[in-house]
Amino acid sequence: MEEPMSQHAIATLSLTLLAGVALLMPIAGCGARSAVTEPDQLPAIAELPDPFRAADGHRIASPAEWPAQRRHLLELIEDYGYGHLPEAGTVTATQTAEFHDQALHATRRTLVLGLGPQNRIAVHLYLITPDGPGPFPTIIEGDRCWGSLSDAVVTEAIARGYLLAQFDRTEVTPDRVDPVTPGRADRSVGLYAAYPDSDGGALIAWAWGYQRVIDALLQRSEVDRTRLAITGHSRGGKATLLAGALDERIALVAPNGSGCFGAGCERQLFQCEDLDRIVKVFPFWFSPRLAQFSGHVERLPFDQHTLKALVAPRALLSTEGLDDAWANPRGTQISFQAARVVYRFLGAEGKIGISYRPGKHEHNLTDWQALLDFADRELCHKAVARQFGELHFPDESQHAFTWAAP
Ligand code: GTR
Repeated sequence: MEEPMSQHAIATLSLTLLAGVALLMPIAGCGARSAVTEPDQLPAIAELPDPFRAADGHRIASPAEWPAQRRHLLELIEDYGYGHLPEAGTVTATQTAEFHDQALHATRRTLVLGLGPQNRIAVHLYLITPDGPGPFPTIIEGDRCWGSLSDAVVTEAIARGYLLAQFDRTEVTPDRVDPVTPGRADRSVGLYAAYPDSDGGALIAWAWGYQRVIDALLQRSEVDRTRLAITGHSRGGKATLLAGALDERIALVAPNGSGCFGAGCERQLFQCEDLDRIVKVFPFWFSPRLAQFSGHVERLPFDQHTLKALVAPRALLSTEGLDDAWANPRGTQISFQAARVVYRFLGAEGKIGISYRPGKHEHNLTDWQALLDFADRELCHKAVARQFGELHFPDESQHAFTWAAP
C-alpha cells in the first residue's frame, strides 16, 4: 500500500510544480518563451486576425484591458514573426566631430556609440541640431547605409525646428545571411555575435538599434524626450514600424514604403511581395519560425495591422508610393483601416495616418514633407492643412475583416 504523503512532501511537490510552471512563463525581452504553439497547430484565420481577441479566447471589453492585450500581441509578433529582442545593455557615446554650419543655422556632430556587451558594437550617430534654445523634437532615421539625408530634407527639417539623428542600422547587424548558419542573420559581427543563441532576425536587431540610439539621445539635454519620432525606408521602414510597436518612448512612428512585414498586409495581396517569397529570399530578417508559415499565411496569428495597433495611441504615419506595387500600397490601406479601429477604440482615431504620393519605391522629399506636416500637427500642435486619413483605393475593408471594436 502506498504511504500517504506527508505535509512536507506535499509542500515540496507544490514548490517543484510552481518552479516548473515558472520555467514556462514568458520572460519579456529575454529570449524565446519555451511554451509556444507550433505554427501547424494554430487555427487558420482567413480574415485579418481580430486584435481584440485575448490569449484565452475572450474578446476584451474595454480600453482598460488594452495594456494586457498589447503584451499578448507583442508576444505573437516576437514568437512567430521577428524573434525576440536581446537585452538592452548600456550605451556609451563619444563625440568625434563638431562644427557649426552657418548656412544651415545648425550644428553638425558625429558620435560613436558603444552598444551591447562591453559596449563593443560601434555605431556612428550623426546629429544636426538647429540653432536656438532646445529641447527640440527629434527625428531618427536609420538608413545611413543608403546615404546621408539629402540637403533638401535637412534644410526643411531644420527650418521647421527638428533635430535630426541619423545612423546606419547595418552597423548593428549587417544586412546579410550568416555564412555558417543558413537562413540566420550574420553571427560573425554585431549584435548576434554577442547573442548567437537569439532567435531574432535582422529586423528586430535594427529595431534594437533604434532603441539604443534613443537611449543615447535621452542623455542629451537638447533632445525633447516627449517628442521622439522615427522613420526609415523599405527594409528600414519595416524596422521602424517594429521599433515603434515595441518601444513606447517613441511618440511618432513613420515607416516609408515598408510593404511586406512592414506597413503592408500579409493576407490582402495585390501583385506584390508575400510571405512565401520574403522568407525564401530574406529568411535572416525574421525568426526562423516564420518560414514554417510558408504556404499557410492563414495560420499567422497576426497581420501588419497588429503592429500598427501596437503603436496606438501614439502617432503613426505610413507614407507610400502609389506605383510602388511590390510594397502593396492597396493592402497597406486595408491594414491602416483595420488598425484605425483600434485607434478609435482607444480614443485616438486622428493619430493614425496614411499618405500616398504618385511614384515608386523611394524615400523622397515629398515623403519627408508629409512626415514633417504630420509631426508639426502631432508633436508641435500646429494647424496643418494636409489630411492624413484619405483613402486612395476603393474601400475593401469589409472583405478583409468582419470584427469591430468591442
Ligand atoms: C526588396 C524586398 C522588400 C524591400 C526592399 C528594400 O528586395 O523584397 O521587402 O525591403 O527590398 O528594402 O528596398
